[in-house]
Amino acid sequence: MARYGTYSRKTKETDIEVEIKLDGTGVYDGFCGYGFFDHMLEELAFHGRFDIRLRAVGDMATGYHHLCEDVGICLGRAFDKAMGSEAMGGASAVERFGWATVPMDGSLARVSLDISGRGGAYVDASGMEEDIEEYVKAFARESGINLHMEVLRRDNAHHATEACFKALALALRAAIRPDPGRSGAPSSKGVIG
Ligand SMILES: [Mn+2]
Repeated sequence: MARYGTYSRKTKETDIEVEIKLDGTGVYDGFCGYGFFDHMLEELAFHGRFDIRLRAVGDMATGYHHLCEDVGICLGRAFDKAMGSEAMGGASAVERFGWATVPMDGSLARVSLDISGRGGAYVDASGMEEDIEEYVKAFARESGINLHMEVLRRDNAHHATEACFKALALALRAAIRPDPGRSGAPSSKGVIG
């Protein structure tokens, strides 16, 4: 069964519609009006091999903060829906943990994550814009993923941030991989969360 999730949310600040297919081909079909953020989401889709469709209109007069945070909320909830309860406790468990260290020229980033049901981001990413960091935090919180993201070395902000998103993509892809050797929740407690 295809792992697919969708979420839409409209507030006085943003109007967002997102779809994610976890076992896709890596296509980002999106436009949010903040070019660098679109570039990062494209990296996330491509290297995670997710198909992501995003339509986002936001209040830009105040900067990109509302847009980035709200895209994170929506994508996080869509991701959680795509995983479904089956993956976290049913017959088709997933690996649950994922990690990746990814270079981009003179920058090096590391992401370690646990789809634990207790979402939260611990970000130590020198060079990452605050608005983009808000996206990471909202995505982690709403998807129920415990996410550690670090920039280990930085040559410039663009490379450092891009390395973070590539590392996030690879770590997610590893963590959501089905684990056919396990039945039931991938937790010694017997449940995730
Ligand atoms: Mn780039």
